[in-house]
Amino acid sequence: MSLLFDQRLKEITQEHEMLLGRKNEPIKPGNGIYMRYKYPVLTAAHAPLEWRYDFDPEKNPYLMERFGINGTFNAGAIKWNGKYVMMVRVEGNDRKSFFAIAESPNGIDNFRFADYPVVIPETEKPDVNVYDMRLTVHEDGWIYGIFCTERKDPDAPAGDLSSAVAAAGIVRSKDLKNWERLPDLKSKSQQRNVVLHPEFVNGKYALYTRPQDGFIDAGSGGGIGWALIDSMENAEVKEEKIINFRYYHTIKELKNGEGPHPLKTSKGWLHMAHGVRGCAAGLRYVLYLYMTDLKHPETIIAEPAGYFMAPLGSERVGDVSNVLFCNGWILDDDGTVFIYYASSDTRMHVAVSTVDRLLDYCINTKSDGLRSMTSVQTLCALIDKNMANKKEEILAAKF
Ligand code: M1P
Repeated sequence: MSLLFDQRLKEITQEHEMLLGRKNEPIKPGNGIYMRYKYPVLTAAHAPLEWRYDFDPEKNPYLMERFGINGTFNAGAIKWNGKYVMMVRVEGNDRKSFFAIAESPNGIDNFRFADYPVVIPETEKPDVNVYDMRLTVHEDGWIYGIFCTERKDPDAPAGDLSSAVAAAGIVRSKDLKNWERLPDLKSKSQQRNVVLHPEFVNGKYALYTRPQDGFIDAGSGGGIGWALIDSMENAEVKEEKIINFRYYHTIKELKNGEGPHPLKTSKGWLHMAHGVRGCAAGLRYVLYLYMTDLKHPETIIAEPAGYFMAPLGSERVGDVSNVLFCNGWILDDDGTVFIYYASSDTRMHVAVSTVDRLLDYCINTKSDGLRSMTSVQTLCALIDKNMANKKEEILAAKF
């Protein structure tokens, strides 16, 4: 072993261990709804060294990276055997995404990748790119993973090497190790952001969908859809209705999509979604919450105006800047909610809240009145209330 190889090995190993073992800290005081944490929980630099380097000094005397990792983002999440587990979208320098599992003992730091990435079997039509898996422990006993499978558009004109077709790929497992590939979801339109509801509804599997005209444009697909399907082994959307619409001049006027599967609470199903609008800087992706009825998960009962989280500070910059995306959260037995969100298609973060806080936020935040005047009315009502309380306090202090 050369001195150079030796020295680099020591440096990269020490640096990697320091990063993986770093304690995370809440950024206080927060907004009362959730607490962001200081450090991203997973970055490209968290990828195991064995994935990136050839440690044979004969074959790699300069100890150079042989497989570059570009980003670790858009992770599904699940609590499994007492551990906080993410099914991470890992993207190589070659722009291909794949899935890998990372787990932590406490959900906020010390996330470590498993030794090997997850091997997702292909169908007879090989996927070109796979990403954004949503995990659902379904009451049928399986853990399902629904992800986007992307292939080149067979109808693209010669020379067009960008047009693609998006569909929902489906896998299932009982142990998060061995994955059975099921046929892709059949649907009249392209689909991305398809999510499996954890319970049967009227004896059927229920899917949140996102019908879209093209690979990028949601177009006439009016928002987040809902479809009941007979089986997961031969999943087909025969009928689909839009349950969470897009609106002019809102955070979701261009596109929206369901995040992870909704959480069941005493007051209704709690949903996380992303909304997209266009601006001079490009597309802006933010996260929002809404609630649906316990017995009718397709019926909206609350939706606060505006975003729940938007890219902040360094989160705004990355491979695809100005993006927050969330497809994984974990509800603990004590009511704590770990929100795993990705910033700018680059890295993973955690924000922590509780079911009570998130319900309070959804129920007590006014919905979008869709006009500047309605926003001003909401604001003035709040100020009036605070002023009245202040007057009462002053009067109480005087007399
Ligand atoms: O680049 C931002 C996001 O774009 C897509 O999301 P949507 O289909 O809602 O536009 C996805 O490719 C997602 O992975 C990505 O983070």
